[in-house]
Amino acid sequence: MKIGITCYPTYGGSGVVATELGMELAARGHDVHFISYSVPIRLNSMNERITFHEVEVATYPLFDHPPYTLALATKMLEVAEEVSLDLLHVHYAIPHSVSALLARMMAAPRRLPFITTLHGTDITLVGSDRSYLPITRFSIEQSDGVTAISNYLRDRTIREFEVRHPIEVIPNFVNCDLYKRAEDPALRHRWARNGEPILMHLSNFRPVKRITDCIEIFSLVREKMPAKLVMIGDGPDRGSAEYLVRKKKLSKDAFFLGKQDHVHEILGSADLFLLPSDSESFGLAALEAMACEVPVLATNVGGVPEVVTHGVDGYLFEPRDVETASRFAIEILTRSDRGRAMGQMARANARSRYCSNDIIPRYEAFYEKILRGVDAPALTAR
Ligand code: GMT
Repeated sequence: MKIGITCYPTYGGSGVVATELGMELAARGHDVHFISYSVPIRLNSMNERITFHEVEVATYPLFDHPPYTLALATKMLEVAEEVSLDLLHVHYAIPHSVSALLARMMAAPRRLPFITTLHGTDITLVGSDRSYLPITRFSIEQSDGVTAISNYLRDRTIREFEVRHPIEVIPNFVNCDLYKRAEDPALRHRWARNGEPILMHLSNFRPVKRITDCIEIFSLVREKMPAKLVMIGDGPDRGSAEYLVRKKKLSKDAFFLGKQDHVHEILGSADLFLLPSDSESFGLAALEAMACEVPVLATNVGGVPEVVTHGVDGYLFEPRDVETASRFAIEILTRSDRGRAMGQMARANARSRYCSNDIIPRYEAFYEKILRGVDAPALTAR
């Protein structure tokens, strides 16, 4: 198949999923065309089956806000015509599904179906804002196929948006061959010279991630035992988290790495992964940690309980309850095996439910279903 993929190319779960999906599809023999304003962050394996098409947004003194949505729609059409795309697959509804809808209309009578994958904040925060809700609902309903990355997100979309379009759940996935336990002695030594346990967090440091709670939890752990904290990523709340570290005099114990491309090489050195988000439709970073045999301490929100099983491969706590979270952390890290058995259970669970080898064929089957459906008379009237 020839598949056009659009996503946010910046640091964030939806862009990561879209990019990994594109690379996996290319490895399975499909031609993948990424269409976005810059090269997606994790797009690190260019080959003859992967092409990147840059959307250039022409500006003009009249435009306070250059119309990216329109430039994207135009580029989608151009690529579709140039390489005969079979379909467009957009990640994150706003504004990508609107652009895809325009591209499909402009392409007519040639068929250009599009699939929208919902990731989370496109529904829970941005999409439910009154200024975007009607167009988000419209573009979802106009999609030829819609997928959501968890049962939670599907149910919430149906409930809050009252969409009548069927939504198929295809969960996020991890490449279990790439993401596996690989403790790097040099890295561990750099952060934990005396063999202290390492707590780790990875995100885009947006307010929803509550990264200052990572610092609060870590601080409570440090009152009881030696430990180190490694924070991967960057974003608006990095400054407040670093300030809190200094205020709590933890600067020698906490390391901020900034954005990292090869997180699979780092996660495998952690003893515990922290995800204290206020809301999370799936929690891809938690899954990546689990694949690396790292137990997870996460909030009991959204789709997280579909990924982390309380008491089995990690613990769940209520958002902002840093005391309970710190007690769970200490319980795991003071075990005689420092949580290794729990970590092995985490990998086993990640493998059995969320390996890319099992999930990518579900996307392929979905594409085929949509391509068949597009020929159906009911849809030709569109
Ligand atoms: O979490 C973010 O702020 C980024 C956001 C995104 O779309 O880039 O993440 C969402 O999609 C991820 C990939 O499907 C999910 O793992 C995250 O749970 C989801 N984030 C939220 O729901 C807050």
